[in-house]
Amino acid sequence: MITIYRAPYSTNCERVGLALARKGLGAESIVISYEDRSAVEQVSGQGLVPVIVDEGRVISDSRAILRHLDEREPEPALYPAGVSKRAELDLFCDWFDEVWKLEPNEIEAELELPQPDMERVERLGAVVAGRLGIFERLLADRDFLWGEELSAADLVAFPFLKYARGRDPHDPDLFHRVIDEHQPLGPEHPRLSAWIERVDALPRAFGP
Ligand SMILES: N[C@@H](CCC(=O)N[C@@H](CS)C(=O)NCC(=O)O)C(=O)O
Repeated sequence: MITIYRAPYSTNCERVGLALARKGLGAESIVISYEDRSAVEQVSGQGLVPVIVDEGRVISDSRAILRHLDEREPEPALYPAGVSKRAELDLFCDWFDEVWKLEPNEIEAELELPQPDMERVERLGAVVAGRLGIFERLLADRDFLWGEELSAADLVAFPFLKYARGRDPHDPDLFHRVIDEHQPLGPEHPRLSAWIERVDALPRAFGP
């Protein structure tokens, strides 16, 4: 039995919800609020979600969890078999977490200041918007970001890129507002738009 510690509307938790469903695995959810992380802190020694407990093994960090699930249930694979191909996919995921997220994080931090510099927000926002073209091109001749099949690349990026199509009005998260308002999906992104719909139609092991 897998237990997942998660928070409502968490992008990193959605990565795991998609992966669990892809592997045909269920999970018992322990839903925490960011105001009280004691349950997740107690089990993992840190306060961020997602964390899973699988047969007594505690794993935090969404990408570590994806790798664990792929070893536990190899089919359908989330990572390619070859060492080099896998390294390429890891590079994409590192780029996504370490580079793609930079400007949205900076916009969020700017908006939290008492007097945000809106010109800076606009400049950073233009970088976020411009990156939609990278995903459109990655999808130019295939249905998923890293090939013809769903992979870890799609699960890592989707919960963030989906905001290009808007957000749940009940979602209170400022970061999500940032990636909704600064990812203007348009007629120049037909492949990306279809990919968002394609991935959005997949099952998740738990709700938002
Ligand atoms: N690298 C971690 C990041 C986890 C993370 O930042 N989780 C967010 C939810 S999506 C969180 O717990 N945020 C609470 C906070 O930052 O205080 C992962 O991929 O799981």
